Amino acid sequence: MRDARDDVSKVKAAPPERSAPRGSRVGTLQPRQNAHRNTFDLSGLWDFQLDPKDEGEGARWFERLPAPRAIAVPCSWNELFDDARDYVGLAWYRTQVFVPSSWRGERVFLRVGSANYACKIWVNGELVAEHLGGHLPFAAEITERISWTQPATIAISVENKPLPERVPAGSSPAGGLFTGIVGGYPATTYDFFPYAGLHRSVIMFSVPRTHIEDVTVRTTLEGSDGRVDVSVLATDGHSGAGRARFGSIEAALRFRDGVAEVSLRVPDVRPWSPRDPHLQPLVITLEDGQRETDAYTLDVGIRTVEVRGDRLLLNGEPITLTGFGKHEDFPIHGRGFDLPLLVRDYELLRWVGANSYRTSHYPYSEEALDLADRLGVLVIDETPAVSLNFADSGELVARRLDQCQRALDELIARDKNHPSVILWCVANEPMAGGSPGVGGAPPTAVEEGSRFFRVLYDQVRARDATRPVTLAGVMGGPVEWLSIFDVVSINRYYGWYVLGGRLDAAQAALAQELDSLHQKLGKPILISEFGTDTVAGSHSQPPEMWTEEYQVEFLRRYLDAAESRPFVAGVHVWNFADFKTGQGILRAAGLNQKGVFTRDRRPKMAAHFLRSRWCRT
Ligand code: GCB
Repeated sequence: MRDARDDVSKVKAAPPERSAPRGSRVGTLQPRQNAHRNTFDLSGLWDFQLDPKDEGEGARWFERLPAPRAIAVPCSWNELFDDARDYVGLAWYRTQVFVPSSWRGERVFLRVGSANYACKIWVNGELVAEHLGGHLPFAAEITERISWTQPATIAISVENKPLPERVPAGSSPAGGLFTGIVGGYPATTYDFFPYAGLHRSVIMFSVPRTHIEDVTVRTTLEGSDGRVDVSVLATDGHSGAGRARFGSIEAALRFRDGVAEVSLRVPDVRPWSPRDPHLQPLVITLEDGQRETDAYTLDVGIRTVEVRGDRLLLNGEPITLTGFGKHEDFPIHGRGFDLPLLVRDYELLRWVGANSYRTSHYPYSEEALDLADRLGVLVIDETPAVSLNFADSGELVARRLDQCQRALDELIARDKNHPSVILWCVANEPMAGGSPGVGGAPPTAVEEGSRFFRVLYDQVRARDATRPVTLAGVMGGPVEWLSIFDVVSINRYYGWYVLGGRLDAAQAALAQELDSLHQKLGKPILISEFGTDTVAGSHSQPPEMWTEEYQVEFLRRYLDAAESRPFVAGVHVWNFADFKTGQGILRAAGLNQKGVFTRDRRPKMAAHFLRSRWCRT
């Protein structure tokens, strides 16, 4: 047997990975097209080449790929080419594009929506950006790299090695829940396929020399009034004037050192909620004398979220979440952005009566949140920190903490203004040892985890004190970790991984645990995962595991247990749809089949059952 310590010592020798400096706001705001700004979506066919020998940088592949084939951007590379499905290593993307000549005199940026995992960008042969971590956008200014008479050559390298110091860790010396047995190949620490590539659009955009770099909106309700606190950051220490317009309300902005703040009072407010997802545009402008020099528009929904005692409140009223954990996953596209699928998924959420979902196990696209705002869907926004293992070395844990902190900063910067985002989730199923509930965890692991999560909790509250924070806990995981957070989220599989086939006993075990957690912690509890693998079209009476009847009966027990307990703030079924995993003996056909819809979105019996329960009101 290989000694796990070998891996740790290798990690120690490796230099820390580099990424953009923390705190950089470049590209935080979603690019917009308006009178002062332009966007140019570079989606389409790009040149592509795998680089298994890691020779591309030395051989200047950022200028020309020696043997390219065409690839779709955005898309995961895995299901496009047979030799790329399980490929691990470096891959190159390249395209050439004319920057519109009307953009001369403006500042030009290149923004990648999501590249999984480590990414570098070259423009006309110069390295302009590096970024670590999939799922979150990053940008680089390329103004000085552009030749206005020649097309710009854009090259992007993406590397997906399953390194233990990354988040999520591709591998863990201490092992873990999904190592080996569940998702055997490719080996991961998590239960979903390790898709890789340019997953979201690459966008070129222009902004005026002095421009709005960031906008932060906080909303509150005061009696029948609403309040919108707006903070604007402009570039170059701008100290001129600007304006904030929200419906008929207008206020002057006075910038000092690039920052202006204003508080807008909205009489007779129409709060944003799932029943009435009322949005109104907030228009921020910069001015130079009488001239408007930049503008940025943001749809704002006024609402509050808070935890009071053991209740989760939206606009001061208790709310019960109904919905799912999801994945960004579809045949061929993999994790690549798929707008029709997004629209369809929201239609199915509405049909089934769900009011919410969790972005398990990583941040979803910005368009997903835009639609949630418009449709009144509540979102638990999760970081990529799935399956952290505190039995790994202190050094590995420290490096993962750094990645988690970066991802949290980037996530909050990107999503802070969405009314649909009601909770931040800092991690899914961290573990104190190799297998949850089984001994063998180093005695310090729980304590180390507590310190780690306290840091993340404090970081979220410092960036955004307007939303509660949670962590989705594994069965048998330490209660100490759950107790740090405002909402206690628990993933539970009584009746599946334990007490399989014994639904009465499963329901009793769930009820007992819910009551004891409530007694201990006195906080709202969300059952953030529960589900059974179910082969569509497989039936039995009495219900047996893997059949559609069993899935329905299992869900019925959980819903009953939750509904009789007012401190249960919601139920999120695992999963909305079947999704691709690695190959292994617990994942028939390389799929996790706990979806209530199939991977191509056909309803199983469970979807009809949930609809009958959730559409009653
Ligand atoms: C979990 C994980 C999720 C898995 C699920 C399962 O607890 O959070 O990623 O897919 O269980 O189906 O085993």
